[in-house]
Amino acid sequence: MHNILVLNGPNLNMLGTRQPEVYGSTTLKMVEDLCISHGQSLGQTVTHFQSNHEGALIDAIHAARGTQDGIVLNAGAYTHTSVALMDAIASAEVPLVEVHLSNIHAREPFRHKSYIAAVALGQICGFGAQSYVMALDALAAHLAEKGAG
Ligand code: CA2
Repeated sequence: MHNILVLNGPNLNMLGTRQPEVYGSTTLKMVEDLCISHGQSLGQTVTHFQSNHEGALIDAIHAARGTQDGIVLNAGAYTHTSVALMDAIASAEVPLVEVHLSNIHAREPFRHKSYIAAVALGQICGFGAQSYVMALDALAAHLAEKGAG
């Protein structure tokens, strides 16, 4: 059994209420429920946290050190700006998969840069809520490989 933290950043609490053409009609609650049920099928205990505040996200990453086996992070717009989040991830030493609902590389140039990517196992973007499912699969494979080694 692995403990996985699904962490969502600013404005993602608005999912499903506005801009469905960009982010779809799935609500954050639906994403959380999907992660919990898919996690169960992989033997993962999924905990979810969302904040609109950079410091609260950093605190959650710090708290994950030694308590969580992996993190799925959608840092929202902080992805493109936050050296502080990048440093927190590097210091926590918890394997992390970066996710996005939209394909950030097909959008405005300012969304192409991710500070998270440099400290993540990998990045999954463009598949809506399925991006989170793929990230849980990726963490399961990574943790199984690590455990086997
Ligand atoms: O595609 C993603 O998952 C993003 O992380 C979403 C962020 C955006 O700044 C990133 O570039 C890509 C924005 C989240 C805002 O979500 C909303 C959802 C519905 C209504 C308003 C905002």
